[in-house]
Amino acid sequence: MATNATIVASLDTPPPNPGSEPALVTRPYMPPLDAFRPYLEAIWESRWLTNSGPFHQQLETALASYLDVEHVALTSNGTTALLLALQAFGLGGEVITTPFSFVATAHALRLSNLRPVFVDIDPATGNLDPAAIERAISPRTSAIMPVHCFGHPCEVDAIAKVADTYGLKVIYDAAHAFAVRLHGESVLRQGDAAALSFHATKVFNTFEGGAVVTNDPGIKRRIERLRNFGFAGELTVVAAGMNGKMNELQAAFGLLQLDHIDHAIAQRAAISARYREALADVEGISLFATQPGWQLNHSYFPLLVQESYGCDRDSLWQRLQAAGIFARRYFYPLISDTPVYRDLPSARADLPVARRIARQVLCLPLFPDLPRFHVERAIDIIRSG
Ligand code: T4K
Repeated sequence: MATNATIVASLDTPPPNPGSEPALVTRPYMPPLDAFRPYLEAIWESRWLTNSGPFHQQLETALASYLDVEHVALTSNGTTALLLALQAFGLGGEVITTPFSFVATAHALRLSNLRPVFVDIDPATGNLDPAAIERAISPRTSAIMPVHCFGHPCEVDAIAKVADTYGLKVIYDAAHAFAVRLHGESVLRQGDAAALSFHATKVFNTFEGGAVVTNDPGIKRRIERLRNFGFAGELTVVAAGMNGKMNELQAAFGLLQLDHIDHAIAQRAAISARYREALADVEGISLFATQPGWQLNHSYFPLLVQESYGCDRDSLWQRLQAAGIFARRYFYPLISDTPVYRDLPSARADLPVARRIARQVLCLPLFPDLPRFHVERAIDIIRSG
């Protein structure tokens, strides 16, 4: 395996015209094309394209082992993973969730006829504040949907305690949390289920794709039926299921990705470490501190632009863009401020931390083969104030 030093050296050399290639916030990791050919040949040979084919089954087994979890049910994308998990538990009423996430988190609730109840987040992590969750519980609350935002582990013990006390389900939106561990254990083991995204922009990708992770074999079985129209046998339909299946091309690509994932995460870690080292002392820029016991996947590099910085977040975002550095304002606006949700009572409530962080946050480019000169240029611009 390459060390951080060799990774950094291999990314140091700029192409002939460094200004010509923009630095996008992310790029998917692409394994060598030739290595994909045998998978394609096997698919052509078997003509098995979808509906739980051999690569699909292999990927479920391989991911359960790699992620160190009990059961993995693959899905067509992360949003269907959320929808299927919600349907599998037959939830109704209200679900407490975060306004500081990608819109898919709340959309999955709305599309499942559940009412999202937004509560505030913890400034140290960007994740749901367990005390705020407890204050928002009502007789209509059936579940909590926390997000491990940017792959930062949630306060899983405090959330479990609240859920146990009030008899609530916990379904984690773990779209950012592939391979993330807390005190040595996979965060995907937490709660009743966790939904992963394998979208092109994620640490581990299958073009589009996702999975539900659960410790409960009954839930895994239910999801297998729900993702295949509710079929429980050739002629037996037991639920109004959807088509939420991953196909063989995606699954094969996932198997190939798994061979490279440790290297890809190590490359991300090296870039993340360089940003952190160079930006830690910039007046007005703050970083999320890595907490004891966190083992991250470095999916994002978020920073917060405080009032004491030389300009506001949007001006910095524009300055970076003018230099070809396409940082992104993940997650702004808050989900609760979009026209879809802003009329909900919880969206009109005070969400001071989430509002401030959404105003200040900027995610810098971060992906395995991001050229080092882009990293240094982003650092120089940010340091120049
Ligand atoms: N929950 C959470 C917390 C999530 O973050 C997401 C998805 C979900 C649930 C739902 O999971 P999925 O159903 O998507 O599996 C992107 C992604 O589309 C979305 O998957 C992701 N979160 C979200 C955070 O980011 P956009 O609109 O910002 O993507 P886009 O197209 O602007 O791409 C960002 C950058 O990535 C581009 O500048 C270039 C690069 N890129 C993108 C694609 C699609 C590539 O280099 N190649 C590509 O194929 O939403």
